[in-house]
Amino acid sequence: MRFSLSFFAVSGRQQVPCFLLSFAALRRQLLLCCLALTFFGLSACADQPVYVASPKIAQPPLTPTPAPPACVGSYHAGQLSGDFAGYPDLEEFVELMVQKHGFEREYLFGLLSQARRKDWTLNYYAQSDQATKRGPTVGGWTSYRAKFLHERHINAGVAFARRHQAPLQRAARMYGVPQEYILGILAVETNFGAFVGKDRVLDALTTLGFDYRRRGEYFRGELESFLLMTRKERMDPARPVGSFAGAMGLGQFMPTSFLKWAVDFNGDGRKDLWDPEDAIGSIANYFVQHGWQPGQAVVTPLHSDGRPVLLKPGYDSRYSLAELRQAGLTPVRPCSSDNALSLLLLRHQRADQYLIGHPNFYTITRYNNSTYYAMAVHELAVTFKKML
Ligand SMILES: [Ca+2]
Repeated sequence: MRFSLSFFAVSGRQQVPCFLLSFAALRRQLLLCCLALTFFGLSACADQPVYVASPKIAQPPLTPTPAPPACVGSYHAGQLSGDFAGYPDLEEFVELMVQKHGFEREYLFGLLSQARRKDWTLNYYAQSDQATKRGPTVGGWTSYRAKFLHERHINAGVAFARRHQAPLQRAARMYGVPQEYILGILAVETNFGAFVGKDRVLDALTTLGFDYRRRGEYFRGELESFLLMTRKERMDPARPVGSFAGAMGLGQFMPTSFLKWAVDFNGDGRKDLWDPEDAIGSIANYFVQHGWQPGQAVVTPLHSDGRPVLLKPGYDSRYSLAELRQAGLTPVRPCSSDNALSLLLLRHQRADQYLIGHPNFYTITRYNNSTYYAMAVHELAVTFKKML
């Protein structure tokens, strides 16, 4: 900030008995006094009141708000047509994008008229919601684990780690996230890029945003972020493909996560989630921003004394070590009790297994709100660590 000190207004009250002076003499005396004070420096006024004009703050020149970057793709329509024609919520969404982010109304009408409703996705979510209501079933962890702790994922992980050793080690150094956990995420999400999805993100997010009532608000937010992302990265929004839920690239970032946590890790000036190096850095950054603590435990197995466990488990449950002990659950090795601990339940085919989830376990669930998901990432990480 610059200040303009253009002048000082100094007024020194001279200690002269005024009644002895004529007005002209008084004026002359005052003038001489001020000149003397100015000449000898302001320090002479140390015991006198000094009035300094408020500094003028230099105002930056008025510049118009920069126009938003142009959108890619020659889409243009006067109204919505296609699968989402006549959706008032979608028209409202277009208006929001126009008012809030400066998009052209006709561009969005043209683009969204191309979006296709994915009925398969809606049916999948309806079934998934029913399964979630039923809770974890016996053997649920056994079958979930078998899908990911698989030779195919493990071999692909070792090969990927050899190909991308330098960025994995750089990410571990910069972010404090061990490379085996970055590999664990890449394994579960896309098997190292083998399955990055084939649904157009535009179709997925428009379908879920406007036809999936339970989480429509969330997906409308993701569609908003997706349109901002493609405009910023100079991409045609009708082109990117990803999962049926709109997740993109090797690490399956949702658009809002892209805007907040993706990084350009290979330094080419672009954040590209389909690039292995950018995906590695972005996952590590995501972990750090969600509380990963280097060198701290992820889980500690619990030994049960055989009594039925009455505590409610879950990655977001919070218990003290004393509460777990009272419930008949004891850590199999010493562990920190500084933080609130999660009680995790894995339902094997033959028995239930309880573990403590430490804050680093909770960090993994920020990637996907699921105990089984985070546990698969952790077990893969343990396996990769032994093999690398
Ligand atoms: Ca890049």
